[in-house]
Amino acid sequence: RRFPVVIVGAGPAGLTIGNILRAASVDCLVLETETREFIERRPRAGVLEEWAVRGLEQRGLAESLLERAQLHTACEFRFGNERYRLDYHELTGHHHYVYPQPLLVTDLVREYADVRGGAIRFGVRDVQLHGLDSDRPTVSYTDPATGERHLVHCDFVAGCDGARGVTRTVLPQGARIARHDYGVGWLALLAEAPPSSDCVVFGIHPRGFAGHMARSPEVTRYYLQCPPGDDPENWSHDRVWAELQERLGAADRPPLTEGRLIEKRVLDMHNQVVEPMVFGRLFLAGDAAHLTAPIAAKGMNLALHDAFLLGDGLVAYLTKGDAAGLDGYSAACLGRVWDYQEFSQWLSEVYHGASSGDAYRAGTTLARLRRLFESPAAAAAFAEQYLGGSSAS
Ligand code: RFL
Repeated sequence: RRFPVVIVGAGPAGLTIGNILRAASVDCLVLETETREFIERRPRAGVLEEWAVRGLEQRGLAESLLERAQLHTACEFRFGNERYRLDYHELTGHHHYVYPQPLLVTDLVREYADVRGGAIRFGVRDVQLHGLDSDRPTVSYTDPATGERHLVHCDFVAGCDGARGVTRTVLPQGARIARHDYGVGWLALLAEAPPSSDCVVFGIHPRGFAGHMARSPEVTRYYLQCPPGDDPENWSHDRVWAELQERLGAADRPPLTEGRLIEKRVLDMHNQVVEPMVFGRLFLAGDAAHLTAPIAAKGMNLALHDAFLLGDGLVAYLTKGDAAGLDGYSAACLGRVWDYQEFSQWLSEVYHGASSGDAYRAGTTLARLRRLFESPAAAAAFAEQYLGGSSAS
């Protein structure tokens, strides 16, 4: 069978591109290794920037999100047992949306497959890409039900299969992969407990960073800095809550509301950027092109930014022969990618400097923090980057 576009991976990037193509009546096939139930439940991100929500809305993809997402207007840094609140809405007029990634993925799959009639195969195995440097690439995969091998002819392949997918493995020699290792681990936790603050809380502590992020009225995401490669089994329920209480404590606040831990994984914090994002007929989007540790909650936003540009570029080319969007795709994405990388690096030092064991780094970290609360210009600059750059306006 033949499809103009094959999309590898049904995450936020792949499904958004599929929806944009289907809205323009361009045929495409999405190939996904996991089941539909699995991707609709996989807990991950939750913070969406305003421009990203607007982009989804313009493409008819934000109806449930706009009904159900929470609006966040401030974040709070805690250190030295004190609280410092940064009201970014007051500074800029803009806010964040909190909408768990599994809900967004569920909305996008439903719209793509059930409403817009897009083709999608779940649970596929052994996806392989061929002839990417020709005008007629092909993608092959094994059907999980029959064990049969299928070959699909196409014009373009959208590589949206995340940081550990197959598209990463077929990059030519000339691909540059820039990597930054933060040298720390984060224990990523989901607790069956209501949020203990109305906003995101960052705990800067000599024992290590801790984070609190609301996901829903019943579930809260927490992070605890830990050694890279640490075993989640080293973190018992009691140890987790004792560390969270300590690192996120503030003299004028009651202890955090505790609850059962329903996810406990260690993330080795590193970022990667693949340049360029286009190789022949393969266009990378989202984590497949740039893995971004959850330091500044940017990964899903970057995935959507790529998806809007690639979806629109493919539609312009395939329906009108206009190649401008595809030609400029990589450069247009990488501008925002590098901007967010730089902010993540800056913020990482704020989070991790105090516990680095290096008195010099601890001193400069605290100077950075103090500046945010003493200088309105520094606070405004932080707010702009935290919300997604000047394009948030
Ligand atoms: P995804 O979501 O990883 O989707 C890729 C899809 O491809 C499938 N796949 C394949 N399919 C076919 N063939 C293959 N060979 C395949 N290999 C893999 C996978 O099963 C999957 O369904 O990538 P996408 O679309 O680029 O989206 C990126 C986002 O998922 C990611 O950036 C965010 O989750 C990152 N992230 C956060 N981003 C934010 O913007 N805000 C946050 O608050 C935030 N928190 C987080 C995060 C990521 C986390 N983890 C665990 C990685 C918190 C965590 C804990």
